Amino acid sequence: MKLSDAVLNFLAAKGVEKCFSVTGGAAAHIFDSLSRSSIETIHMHHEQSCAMAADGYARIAKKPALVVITNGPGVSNAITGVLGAFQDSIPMIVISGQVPTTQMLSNSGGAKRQFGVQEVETGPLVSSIVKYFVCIQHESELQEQLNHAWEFATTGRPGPVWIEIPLNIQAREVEQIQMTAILSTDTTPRYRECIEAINSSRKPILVIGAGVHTSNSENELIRFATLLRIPVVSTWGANDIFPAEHSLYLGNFGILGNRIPNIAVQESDLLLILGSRMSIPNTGYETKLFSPNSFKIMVNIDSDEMNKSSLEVNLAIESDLKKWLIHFPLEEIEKGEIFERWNSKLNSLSEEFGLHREEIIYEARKIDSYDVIECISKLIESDATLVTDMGTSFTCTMQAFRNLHKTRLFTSSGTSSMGFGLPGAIGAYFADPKRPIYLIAGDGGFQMNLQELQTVKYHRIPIKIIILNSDGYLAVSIMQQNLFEGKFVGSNPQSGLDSPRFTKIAKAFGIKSREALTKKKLERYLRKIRKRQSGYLLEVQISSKQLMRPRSQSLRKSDGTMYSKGIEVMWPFLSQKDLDFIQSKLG
Ligand SMILES: Cc1ncc(C[n+]2csc(CCOP(=O)(O)OP(=O)(O)O)c2C)c(N)n1
Ligand SMILES: [Mg+2]
Repeated sequence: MKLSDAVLNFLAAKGVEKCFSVTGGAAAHIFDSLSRSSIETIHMHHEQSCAMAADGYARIAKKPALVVITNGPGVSNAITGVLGAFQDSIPMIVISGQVPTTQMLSNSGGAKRQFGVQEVETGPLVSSIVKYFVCIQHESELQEQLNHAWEFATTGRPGPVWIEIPLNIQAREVEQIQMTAILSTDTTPRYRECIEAINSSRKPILVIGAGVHTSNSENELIRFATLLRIPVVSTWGANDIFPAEHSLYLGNFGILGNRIPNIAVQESDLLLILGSRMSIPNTGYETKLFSPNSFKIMVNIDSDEMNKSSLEVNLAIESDLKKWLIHFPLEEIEKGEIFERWNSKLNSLSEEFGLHREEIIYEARKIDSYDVIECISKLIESDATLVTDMGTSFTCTMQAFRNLHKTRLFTSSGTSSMGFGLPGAIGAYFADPKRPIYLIAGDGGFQMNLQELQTVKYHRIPIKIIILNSDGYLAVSIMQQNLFEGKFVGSNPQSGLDSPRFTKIAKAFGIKSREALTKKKLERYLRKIRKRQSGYLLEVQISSKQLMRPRSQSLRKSDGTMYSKGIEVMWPFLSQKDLDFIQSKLG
């Protein structure tokens, strides 16, 4: 059979069901094969969106999607989306076409920039953002390389792999590809040392990260925490594991987290870090000030993450999280009651120092973003998927969204690329069309991939899009206000940047839309659009004075250098009376 048919048969047999794609001549045979394949292709309007959609797809479907693109600009366009998947450990199979082998730069005899039509050398561009890159130069390599690539994408710490197939090779005759067995590796769980550390702790905190999703161990994790009675804090990638109401769940921690989760982490004597790489937004910029008195146990599939200069891990356990959780001897933990008391103290402080205490800004015809997120928390279905873009839509949602029982909440948090939201949500929709799908995006980020409104229209995707329009880059103007005395550059209309009305844009794409100018109206419209079977865009104006609060912010010394405090110090700063009260409770 034709080689491109064999490739798609192999992937279909592995369970791949969806492909996100922009067509092009260098991948002509692969597209021809896709037209016969059981893999459904969704044709999008930008290669970046294809990779981002495949990312969103994999987060919900828990398996990789395929991205098929052409060479040259198809490759360079896809890079940001693939980078996001690499940094967030999302499996993905990218196949790009290439000019015939005889016309490739490497066979030009000396040219350095380009030889074949529309050609760029893909390997050097993408090798550092994928787990595996291969250019299939001969049909005899196919079987081994495809099996290899699949294994790289889906085992260990997952991530994207990239297979380049030159046009002449795509059409070669090959036999059906045989699958080779994937061997699982053994790990040392070090339960004894963990149990000793847990049993001698008085203030343990369970830190959970996106690895809980990647390892498919959400249920095991909840059971583990519930039986151990250890309070839980989460990173952005794991804010949707526990329902907000769960008695052990304190919330999101980090520089834009919540006050009590941050204080809990800083006060703790034992951090049990499961499936998190402990990024700087979690430890704070001044990493030496992070949780100074705790013994740190980290369970991670990627040993490199446990040797970083930002965190001294006292007990590093390289393991698949699911396996580790399933076999953990829970009956050997002795401290249930002590942990319960620690948890109830933290819980009562959370009641007192939760987000509701923070000041809300009221301005005519504008809605505070925290009010928007509160409305969304109240009104969306419990089995909804909520995807965000960057800026306020990301940080405010992560801080304020109250997770329900089965809600999924995500964005491309490692790379944080503006424009992820819409294609990411489209991918999530194709992974499970039965889940209600919502997107929250800012005016800036949404403009970076709004061409995909046409994909929404074409496929009649019933996505509900909420645009927080700040008429500019609020995240940037807040930083400029804070560190540069309000000398704005390219962040608002006064400094060279503004935004259109999105209701008008939606109309151009044939998508129904409405603007909500008050919280009441927003609630009413949200209730109404829930039931709609087609896409809908709701535009909300948020104040350009909107602040992210609380947050631990960088400060500038008189000589211009920046510095930060520990993550427990959050602006607006608490009074001495409040701080004394917290200390007296936790002491
Ligand atoms: C591709 C990309 N370019 C630049 C940035 C830096 N950046 C982060 S947030 C932000 C502003 C986002 O504006 P908007 O989407 O309107 O959200 P807002 O902050 O206004 O709520 C910028 C420019 C980024 N994250 N991604
Ligand atoms: Mg904005």
